[in-house]
This record gives sequence, structure tokens and C-alpha cells, in this order.
Amino acid sequence: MQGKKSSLVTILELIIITSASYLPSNIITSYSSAFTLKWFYNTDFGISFSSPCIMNLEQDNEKEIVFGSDNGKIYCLNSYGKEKWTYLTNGDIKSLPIVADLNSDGFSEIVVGSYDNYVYCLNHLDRLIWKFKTNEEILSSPCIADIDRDNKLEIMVGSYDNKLYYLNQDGLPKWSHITGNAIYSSPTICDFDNDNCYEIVFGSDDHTLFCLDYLGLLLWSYQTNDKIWSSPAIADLENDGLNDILFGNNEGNLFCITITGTPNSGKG
Ligand SMILES: [Ca+2]
Ligand SMILES: [Ca+2]
Ligand SMILES: [Ca+2]
Ligand SMILES: [Ca+2]
Repeated sequence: MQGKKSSLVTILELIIITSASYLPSNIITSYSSAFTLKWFYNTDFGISFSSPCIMNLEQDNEKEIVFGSDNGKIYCLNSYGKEKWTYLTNGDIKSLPIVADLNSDGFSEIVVGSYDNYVYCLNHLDRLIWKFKTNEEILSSPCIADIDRDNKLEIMVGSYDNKLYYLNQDGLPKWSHITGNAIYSSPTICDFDNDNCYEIVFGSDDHTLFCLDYLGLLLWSYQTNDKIWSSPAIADLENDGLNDILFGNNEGNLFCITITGTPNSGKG
């Protein structure tokens, strides 16, 4: 009797589990009371790599949400999920839009890469300020900082054309650095060696992590056995005064490296 009861319970559990597995994946079942769907916004295409960037573009009382879609559009929504504007490019937007006040006018600009090979800079009202053409698609998310410490912001972005580009705030190239394969990785800016000058660290599909100085000169490189799509994180993990660089490669390894001797291009 006990065995029959157990079997019945098991069958009922199976029916419940089977039914639940056919519910639409966006419907929260077991824990629905714990969540409130405040809103959603449908772009009709995948939002595959481009994460939302949340900023107050005009320094008013409301934050904006900027993101890209595989339909080629850059979207700006208000805090309540209402569309403020869209801007259409000719390729998927897989790059994360980066927002900064490039020209110091109190309004933020938006810089993002597209699969149409261009880096776009838009103002807070969807107007194109400039665009810069690379030779291949851009998946890498731009990095914006005053890299040469001249009180003007610069932009760094990688392209499938194997190059990392260094643009001034007007979208004009100052230099580029070519690697042996495409650059998916987004660059990380850090004063790695505490000499008051920034370094730029990024990975390439040629399996190598590169460190450049702010003039684009190669300081060192570190080779692994697979592509590096990951963007590096830099910190002094053990507070020993030496910065550590963490990055993953497509082989599945997370590396933590530091410099304790003369940098070289030794195999990792
Ligand atoms: Ca706003
Ligand atoms: Ca501005
Ligand atoms: Ca600068
Ligand atoms: Ca430095």
C-alpha cells in the first residue's frame, strides 16, 4: 500500500514537472509572488551581447537606459521603459554602449560599436556627432578615459580587423595597434605599474594578452593556448604592492598574472 502511494505521488510529481516545463520560459511559476515584472520592451530581435547602460544623459531628474539590439538599433528608454529614441545602424549592435560627456557641455554622449564596422558617437537626443570606420565588425565595447591625462577624454575600441583603435573625443584616430587576429575583448585602462601613466590591457583572438602604454607602444604580451574574448580585471589581490591581471580564455582557464621580472612574451 505504501509502495502504491509512493508511486502515485511520483506520478503526480512527474505530471506537475512535465506541465511546468511546457510553460513559456518567461513566465515565472514557483516563485511568482517574489517578483513583479515592472515592464519589458520588445525589440523583435535578440539582445545578445549588448548590456544596458544606465545613466542620466541630460542631468535632469530621470535616468535613461541605453542598449543595442541585433536589429542594428541603439535604443534610449526612460526609467519607465518608454522609448525616447532609437538610432539605426547597418549592423548588429553587440557592443555595450558607453556613456560619457565627451565635450564637457553637461550632456552625455553615447559611444558604441556596430557590426557595420563603425564606431558611433551620438548625442543625448539621438543625433550623430561622428562615426569612425574600422575595416571589420565591432563587438568590443568601447572604453572611455583621459588616457593621456590632457584633460580630454579618449576612446579605445577593438575591431575584428585585428586592431585596437585609440580615438580622440572627436572620433579622430590618434593611433592603432595591430594584433594577430580579431579583438572581441574590451580594453581595460589602469596605471598598472604605478608610474602615473595609464596602461591599456586587452586580449586578442591570437591567444595573447597585450599591454600597451598610452602612446600605443607594446610594453609586454602574454600568450595562452586559446582566444581571449574576456576583458581583463586588474587589482592588487593580496595587497603586496603588485597589481594582478585576471582574464579568461576560450579554453576555459581564468588566469591571474602579475609582473615580478622583466616582462616578455613567454607562453602562459
Ligand atoms: Ca535624464
Ligand atoms: Ca556632451
Ligand atoms: Ca586625454
Ligand atoms: Ca603606468
